[in-house]
Amino acid sequence: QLVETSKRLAAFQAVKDYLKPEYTRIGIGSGSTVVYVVEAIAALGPAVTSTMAFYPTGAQSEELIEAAGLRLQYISKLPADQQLDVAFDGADEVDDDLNLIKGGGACLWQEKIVAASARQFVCVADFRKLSSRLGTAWKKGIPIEVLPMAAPRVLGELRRLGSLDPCIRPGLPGKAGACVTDNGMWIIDAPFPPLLLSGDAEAAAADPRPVGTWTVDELADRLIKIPGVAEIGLFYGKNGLQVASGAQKPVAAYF
Ligand code: DER
Repeated sequence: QLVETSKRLAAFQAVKDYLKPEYTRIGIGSGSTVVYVVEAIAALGPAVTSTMAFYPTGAQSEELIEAAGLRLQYISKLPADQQLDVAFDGADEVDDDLNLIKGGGACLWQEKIVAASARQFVCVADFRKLSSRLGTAWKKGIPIEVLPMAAPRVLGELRRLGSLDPCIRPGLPGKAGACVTDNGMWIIDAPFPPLLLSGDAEAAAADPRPVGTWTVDELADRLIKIPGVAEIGLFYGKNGLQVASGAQKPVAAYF
């Protein structure tokens, strides 16, 4: 119960602090915490929300928006020269630099597209996700969305990068075979030793570094280049700058 209370309090505070009545385009993430974000937005009433459009990050997010009676719009309809005013989403783990592990709900690819399309990206997570280095609280590994036919080759490359027993995420009970994402892809969960921050100069300077030890940026740059990888569940910004046209790294996190 404490976890749900933490999620709800964080969600209501994040909406209070970051959803301005004049906003018209809002990104909505996936998972169980974002349910409370939608509840907090719907609680503002149609006087506020009727002028807003809400952009989903997958099937569950779409259902949340519709069930709350909020207006649904799609990122595929957002002109390339425009951005969302704000996007709210959960995370599996948040480090001291607000880098995130995301993908516990297998929605990371569309989540990253929506986060990067937003002027501001706000992370909402319960206290269990708060961690000093990624990989210390979330032990299941970095979720990586892959083309199924490339999965065996990607597993091999991850082991060469020092991942400890990467595996293809199985489907839920009642679904024989692998978990299939909203995009028809598979997820590989790749555990690594705790990821260093770019500021961890001393640990990063260790020579040789313990196997599999990387900074967030170093590992992200390697993972995304593996042939067959569609997207990775690391949300980070190069030196805190906004990546591409938007910010994958949140401007704030609420626990
Ligand atoms: O898949 C994701 O990245 C989701 O945001 C997810 O990790 C957060 O899930 P939770 O809010 O149910 O913990």
